[in-house]
Formats: sequence, C-alpha cells, structure tokens
Amino acid sequence: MNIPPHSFLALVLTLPSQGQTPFTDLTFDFTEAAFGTGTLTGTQGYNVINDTTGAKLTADNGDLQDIFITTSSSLPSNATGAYANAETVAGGGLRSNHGYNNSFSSTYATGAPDNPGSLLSSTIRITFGNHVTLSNFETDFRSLNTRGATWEYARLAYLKPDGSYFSSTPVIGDHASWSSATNPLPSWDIGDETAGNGASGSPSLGWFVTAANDTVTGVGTSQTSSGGNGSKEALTSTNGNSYLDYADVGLASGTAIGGFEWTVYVEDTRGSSNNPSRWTATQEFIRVTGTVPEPSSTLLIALASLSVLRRRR
Ligand SMILES: [Ca+2]
Ligand SMILES: [Ca+2]
Ligand SMILES: [Ca+2]
Ligand SMILES: [Ca+2]
Repeated sequence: MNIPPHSFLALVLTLPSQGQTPFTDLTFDFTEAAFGTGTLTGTQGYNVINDTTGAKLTADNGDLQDIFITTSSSLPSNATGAYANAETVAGGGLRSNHGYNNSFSSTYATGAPDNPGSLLSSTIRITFGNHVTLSNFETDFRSLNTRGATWEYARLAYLKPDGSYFSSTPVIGDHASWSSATNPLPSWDIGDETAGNGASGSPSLGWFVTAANDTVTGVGTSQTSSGGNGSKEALTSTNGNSYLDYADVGLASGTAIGGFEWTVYVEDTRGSSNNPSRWTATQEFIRVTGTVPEPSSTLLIALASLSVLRRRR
C-alpha cells in the first residue's frame, strides 16, 4: 500500500461513524463456556458478546473481550487460617469463599479476647470493554448476609463509566457500632429490620448494603451462635422483585454505568470456645442492556490500524 500517511489519516477521519447496535437484557450466569470454572486471580477478560450484532456469543469469535472480572481480598494478619478467594462454579454463579478455617483457639495466640474483631474481605469487580456502553444492569445474589458465629455482610456498588463510585463508600463499622448506627432505623426505602439489630438497604446513591447483624448472637461471650439470616440475604423484596436493580440504589432509568463491584466481609465476632466459621456468597447472574461499540471505537480501531501500517512501511 502506498498512501501517504496524511492522506490515510484524512481518509480515516472522514469515514462515517459506525452505528451503535443495541442489545437488551443479555443474561450471563457464568455457566457460559468463556468463563470456565475454577479460581479467579487478578483480572481476567471474557469475550461473550458479538461486537457487531450485540448478540450473546456461544463460542469465541475472536473479537474484543467484553467483560472483565477482577478479584482481590484482604486478610487480617493476626488470624491464622483466615481465607478469601473467588471462583466460577460448574452449576453457575460467581462465588466468594471466605472465613476462618481454624477453631478460635487455633486462629489466635493464647489469650486473645472474645470478639477479637478481625475483619476479612473479598472483592469482585466486574467491568466492561470500552466498546460496550451500558444503560441498565441487574444482578442477583444469594448468601450475602448469612447467620453464623461470625458476622458476614456485604457492600454492593454500581460503578460510573469511569469506574468510580456514584457516592462515597458507606461506613458500616464493627458489629457494635453498626448496631448503634442503625438504631433508630435509617430512613432507607427498603431494608428496615429490627431496630438495633443492623439494617440492609441503600444508604446512598449507587450503593446497597446487606448488613443485618442479628445474624450472630451472644457477641462478646465465649461462644457466639447463629441468629437469623439477614432479610436481604438474597435480595428478596427489593422494590417489587427479588434482584438488585437501579431502583434499589437510587439510579435513574437509563443511567450509564461502567460496571459493578461487590465486597463481602466477615468480622470475627467469635468467642474462645467457637469452631471454624466458613462462608460463601454467590453472584447468580448479571443482566445487561446497552450498545456495542461505543461511537469513538471505529476511529480508535482505524487509528490503531494506521499505526500498524506506518510501522510496517
Ligand atoms: Ca466481544
Ligand atoms: Ca453467606
Ligand atoms: Ca430490586
Ligand atoms: Ca434474589
């Protein structure tokens, strides 16, 4: 090819902008072949949408990766056997496994107090390629705020297109402070629970917490035990349905988003006589509406091609 670079650039810039192709309610439950099964580490990308037609792919067609999943965790350094990891499972779902693998006495050095307050977390962040724009995102979970000897709770966040949060991260604090923070109950439109026993709902734009804390009883004694599951453990009764959607977090219909992030926490509220405390929480599906590709991608791809062409000259 013997086109002077400037002429080629002019040609690229005058190409008509490629139209955007809408897709509606594409649902992924992580059983799709692209996701595979097994432990996730770092960031992994998946090609699951046809970038031209907007259709869900059944096999890799070689175009761009559309969904990216990033996993991370934080473990208390004083708690032997604390763990957190994430995996895609064969039956479907994106699961976090987290907890304290050892009995209390094998977790801490001799003399550790009841309710040591150690906190672990497991974070899963889902984002999308630049060629994907999103105008709706629905998702569902199970086992976010489960009863047991330790306190399991979760924070869920919609992300702006640039990956930031819509509002600052809600503060939950430890088991005791959350009890006082939610007594009297906050004025959330959903999530009212027993006064003084924590609460679940949307504390601020883009955020939802499942953080009832009467899931554990006897905190401060030598042997805590199970209370009841949090009322939003599986996001039932959330504005007329049983999954998370824009209405649950104050986002207007059609709001552009860039992704979603969820973090599950376990505060070690155990007493010295407790056994191991192991947990899971599972994202069952995501359902997305939007377009491919974004308006500028034709130009970006063309410019990338130009760059390749120029290197080859
Ligand atoms: Ca794709
Ligand atoms: Ca759970
Ligand atoms: Ca809902
Ligand atoms: Ca549900």
